[in-house]
Amino acid sequence: MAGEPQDDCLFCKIVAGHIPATIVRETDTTIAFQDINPQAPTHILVIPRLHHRDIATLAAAAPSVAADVLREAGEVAAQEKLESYRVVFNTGSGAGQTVWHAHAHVLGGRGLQWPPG
Ligand code: DGP
Repeated sequence: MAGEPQDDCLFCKIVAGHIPATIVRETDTTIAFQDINPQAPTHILVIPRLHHRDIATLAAAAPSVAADVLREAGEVAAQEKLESYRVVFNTGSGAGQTVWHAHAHVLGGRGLQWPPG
C-alpha cells in the first residue's frame, strides 16, 4: 500500500536500519544520508520515512512530508555550510531515477553547470 514500507525497496531498508548508511540528519519524518556514489564533494540524499515512488506521488499523498523533505534539504545545505547548492529530484527512468523511493539529492561543493545534462 502507498506509504507503507516495501520489502524490495533499498531506501525502506535504510529507514528500517537493515542497510547501513552514513546518516547526517534525522527527523520524525525524514532521513538524510551520504550518497554512495557522490557526484559532487557534498552529495546527500534526503528521503521521507514513508515509501512513495517519487516526489510527485509523495506530495500528492502527504504534502506536509514533501515540505519536510524540502526543508531538510535546506537544513542539510546549512549544516554542510554550502553557499550554493542544487536540490534535484530525478523523476522517471528517463531523468535518471534508479531508486523508486522519493529522494532529494543535495549537491554542492563545486561549480554546478546549467542547464544540467
Ligand atoms: P536516483 O538515480 O535519482 O534514483 O538516485 C539514487 C541515488 O541513490 C544514487 O545517487 C545512488 C544512491 N544509492 C544507491 N544505492 C545506495 C545505497 O545502498 N546507499 C546509499 N547511501 N546510496 C545509494
